[in-house]
Amino acid sequence: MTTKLDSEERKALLRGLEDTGWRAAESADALVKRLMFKDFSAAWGFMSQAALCAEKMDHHPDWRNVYNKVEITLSTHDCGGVSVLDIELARALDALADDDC
Ligand code: HBI
Repeated sequence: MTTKLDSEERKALLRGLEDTGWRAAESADALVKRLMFKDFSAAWGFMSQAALCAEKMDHHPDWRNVYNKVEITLSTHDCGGVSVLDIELARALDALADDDC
């Protein structure tokens, strides 16, 4: 069972991700990020790569896509909050995204 990060751990680990747009969600124990791409194809291309990465990690995002926008929420269902798996997936998604925001 993956353990939930406590607030201090989450704050420390989030610090390295805030530069690329990740934030603590306001209404849940989760990480959120909004990405803007040049068009739908670019957004979908990112999501295709991200999906394969998530599958390889066996850790999956909660996300929505509207045209060139992708909004991602990361949390770990097993522990009901943010775990190191969410931090690792956020870093992996950043490595894939050459989004414009
Ligand atoms: N993805 N975000 C997230 N959280 C989980 O707990 C999770 C997952 N993907 C697969 C997964 N857990 C498996 O370990 C099974 O629990 C489905």
